[in-house]
Amino acid sequence: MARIALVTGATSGIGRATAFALAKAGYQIIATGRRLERLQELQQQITEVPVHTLAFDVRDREAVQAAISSLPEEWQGIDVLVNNAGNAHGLAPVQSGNLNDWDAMLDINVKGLLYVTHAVLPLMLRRKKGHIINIGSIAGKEVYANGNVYCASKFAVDALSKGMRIDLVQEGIKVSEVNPGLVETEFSEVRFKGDKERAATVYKGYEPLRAEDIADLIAFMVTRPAHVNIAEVMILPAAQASSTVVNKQV
Ligand code: NDP
Ligand code: 8X3
Repeated sequence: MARIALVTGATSGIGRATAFALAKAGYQIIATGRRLERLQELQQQITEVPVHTLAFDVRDREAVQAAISSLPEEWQGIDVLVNNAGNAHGLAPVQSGNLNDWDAMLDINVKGLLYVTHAVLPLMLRRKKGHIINIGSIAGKEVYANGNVYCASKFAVDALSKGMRIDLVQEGIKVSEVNPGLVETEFSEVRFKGDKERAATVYKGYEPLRAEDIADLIAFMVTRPAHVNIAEVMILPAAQASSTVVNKQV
């Protein structure tokens, strides 16, 4: 019986690496994101298992439901859902915050995660099994200066992960949360609105995590025996001790 994993935000960074890692672990992949051409590229690059692509914006609840409802019968037995799609938008004190940035972070990181979960859950509930991995952050554990709304969105992911684990335990569905520290992806480019130079400074002077480090962890978590749930993990670069303490050699 084929095992199937749906990964949101598979067009870049952690989600893309997770699609590769889970394919290597034998999962057929449902890869999602907004950028269709990147999904198609990924589909061609993953050769060991079939890949199904779904392009949608997680903010659009009708589009989310339509995408999941469009899955052919043979793709509906989703074993693993990786709720990864998300980003930070801006880094500013609350008194000069941008409302569009605030909407984006809460709509994508919190409501988008909920919409995808709501659409996928019935497919898990009818089989009484499944594993949901939510990508939180160290920012969901510690608030840092100017991180206000991004941190709030990740604190929400932390609360939702705990709540989902409690609600779904009776249904045979595992819920886990992965909380990374600094990972070099397109994250900072998005946060700083395409300013690559500023984004690069975030990862200078130490060795940040790579997307593959998080993907390896997720592959490990979902391949534990049925009776084991690794409920929550924080994963940091060796040079990082907290949100704000990083041993930079610059
Ligand atoms: P990237 O910017 O590299 O990837 C973000 C992914 O999210 C992309 O695939 C993007 O796809 C998808 N996405 C963004 N907005 C939407 C949307 N509206 N609808 C659908 N998909 C969307 O960043 P990361 O890989 O670093 O981030 C992945 C997750 O990891 C996020 O939840 C982030 O908060 C979290 N994280 C990141 C850390 C880091 O340091 N990088 C640390 C801790 C947590 P597309 O644009 O094609 O839609
Ligand atoms: C991403 C890590 O510290 O940039 O969630 O917020 S951080």
